[in-house]
Amino acid sequence: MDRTAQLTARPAERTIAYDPPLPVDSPHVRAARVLEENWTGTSTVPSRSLYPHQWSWDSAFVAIGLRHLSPLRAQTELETLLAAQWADGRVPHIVFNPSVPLDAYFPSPDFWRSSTAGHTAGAPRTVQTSGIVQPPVHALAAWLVHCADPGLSRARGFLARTHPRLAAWHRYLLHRRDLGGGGLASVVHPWEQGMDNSPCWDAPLSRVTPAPARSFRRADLDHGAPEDRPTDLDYGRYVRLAADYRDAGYTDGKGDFAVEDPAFNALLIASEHALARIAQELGAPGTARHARAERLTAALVERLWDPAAGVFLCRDVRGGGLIRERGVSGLVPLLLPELPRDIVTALVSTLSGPHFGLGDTTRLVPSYDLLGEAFDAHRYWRGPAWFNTSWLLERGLRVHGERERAEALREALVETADASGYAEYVDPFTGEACGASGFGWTAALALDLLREPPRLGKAPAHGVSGAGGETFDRSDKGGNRG
Ligand code: 9WN
Repeated sequence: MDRTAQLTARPAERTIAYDPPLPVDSPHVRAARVLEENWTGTSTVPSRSLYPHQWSWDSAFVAIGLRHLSPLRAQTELETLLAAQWADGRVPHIVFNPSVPLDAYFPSPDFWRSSTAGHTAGAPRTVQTSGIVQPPVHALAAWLVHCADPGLSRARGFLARTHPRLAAWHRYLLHRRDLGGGGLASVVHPWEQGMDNSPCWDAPLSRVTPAPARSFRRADLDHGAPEDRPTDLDYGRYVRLAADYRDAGYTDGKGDFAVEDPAFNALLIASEHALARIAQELGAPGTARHARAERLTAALVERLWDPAAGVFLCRDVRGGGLIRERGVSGLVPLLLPELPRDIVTALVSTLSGPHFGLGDTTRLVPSYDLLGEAFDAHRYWRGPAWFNTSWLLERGLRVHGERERAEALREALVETADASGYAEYVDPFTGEACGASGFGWTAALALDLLREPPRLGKAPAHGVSGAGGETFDRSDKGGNRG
């Protein structure tokens, strides 16, 4: 069997269902329905309308929620993504579905030309992908997915097959992307960090000559509220950066944009710890990886922590120096258990103080400083609250013993996700739904935080049945959320 087939092989799914049936209008059922509707057979689209392909970090978050419904699907989600890994180790940010029309999303496969322009870097021949990456949440997701049903995972060799790919992915980031020379990974495009239009990118992006607006056709403006999306000028710069990278054969280290981002690196560190656990589960020592994660944490603090700002900042590797904007990315390192206590205290106070207002003026974490000049409650990554970042911070608060704050954030996340129709993002003050509805990671992460699992038993006739007639396996083993 070739590697791709091995990664996507699916034995019969063990099914457990709900007894008594869940009320049709329960949040569990509505969230499960979103995941069901977005499931393509091998992976989950973030949104049927706006994002009709597989996205890298979306899939990791989706797998974290999907593990409660079907550990097998959660494994498959990650396996499908990893099957599109490049030989140099990079995991592409989009894996294109060949049955979706080219004009449904821009930039489409004919822009990235992965199998030709990415040939030297080892792009796969059988599947079309983008050539950039997204935050490395995957090892963390793989470990959590394994924990949801270790028996199934071992029977399928899930960790044994994914571990080499995850290790190669981290090697790529640590060796090819240490563009600042200080041990941290750099992103070479705002899309790589995942918070595309954050004001943190304004300064480094301003040096990029935009591609002319007439040279491309955006598909995103056909959905949702165009006035909340990035401007044509922003898009011109995104296109220029991606095209230059492509035209250089996706070789690293040459481009005009290189930024060390706190969330990207914190997720790499969390995933290094997860890889250590995966190695231990496979019978290998994890000590070296834990030690590396600790060294990376020290580098993160040394290079990106700003005590005066009370948050981690981005470092502009090309322009030299810290970017003085407070984004939610700068709070995400709270996720790391080994963070020095004084930094934890400062982060919690910034999170709940006037810049982010959590528990005061906001119930979910805004994507950008409420007091920042560029703040806009509805504009893409320039103020609204996203569910994945709040999920990460809920986890961070819990890790550091901030139980009450974590609980309030958990409740807000679950309630707002459901009330907003599982929106892509929301107004941080009012919770008003913005962007796409029926968004994959919103549903998945709300499911993860719905602590009281329904009793297991017979399947209800509604909502949670699989497309092929199978019923979701809700193997919440209780207390394996981390
Ligand atoms: C570009 C899919 C992705 C998310 C990103 C989010 C948005 C894409 C876009 O959607 O980015 O990758 O077209 O704006 O910013 O975090 O992964 O949900």
